[in-house]
Amino acid sequence: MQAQKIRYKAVIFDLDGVLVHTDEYHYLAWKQLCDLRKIPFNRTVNDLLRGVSRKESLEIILSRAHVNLSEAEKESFLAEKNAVYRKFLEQMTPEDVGQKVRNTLRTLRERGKKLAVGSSSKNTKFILAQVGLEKFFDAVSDGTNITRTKPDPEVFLKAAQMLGVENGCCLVVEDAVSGVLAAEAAHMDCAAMGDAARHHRATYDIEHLSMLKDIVL
Ligand code: B16
Ligand code: MG
Repeated sequence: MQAQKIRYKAVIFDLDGVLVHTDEYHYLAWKQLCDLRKIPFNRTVNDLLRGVSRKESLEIILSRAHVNLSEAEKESFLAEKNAVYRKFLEQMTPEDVGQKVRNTLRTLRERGKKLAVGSSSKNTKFILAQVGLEKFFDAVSDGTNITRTKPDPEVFLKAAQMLGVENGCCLVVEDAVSGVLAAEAAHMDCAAMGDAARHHRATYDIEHLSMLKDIVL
């Protein structure tokens, strides 16, 4: 997509895989639980889960493996997965966020930009507290305030609303294809990194968050 000359007023950051490396913990937790149940799961399947809610992630895993579970079995699978994932999160500290990430957030704030998190995770606030990033954000829109998961634009539309910024003046930063599509549906530009950057649907491809300093002026 062609980059437009927009003076962004706000940046909405995805969490897992963008601000923190919790995407790896999601993978390890799903892998552990799938191995226990002898359900095939690998990194290719894991990439399909980026930005997708916990419940829908399980549906994707089961349908790829052609496995049927009862509602009760699904509920206990989801609870166990979250418990394993939370064990990883409990060990996180401010050291888990690089200095370059903090410097970028600080620079954007100094430039007068509003910053928000737009994540499908219900663990967002816990993670932000663990790594000491809360103070950088004016708003948090996450899995606890949405009814539809990415690629639906709801999480980003709510973030823009919380910030009081028009959708067209927000830039989304994403690592998931589902998130890039959600930004597009919200009529917001998107900077893609990691897995999402390989799909060439975003306004910008960035290798590191610090590249935002040249985009958000
Ligand atoms: P939780 P994001 C998403 O976060 C993850 O990418 C996705 O893998 C996960 O299933 C989803 O959050 C729900 O997370 O189980 O913590 O509620 O990338 O939108 O920040
Ligand atoms: Mg993500």
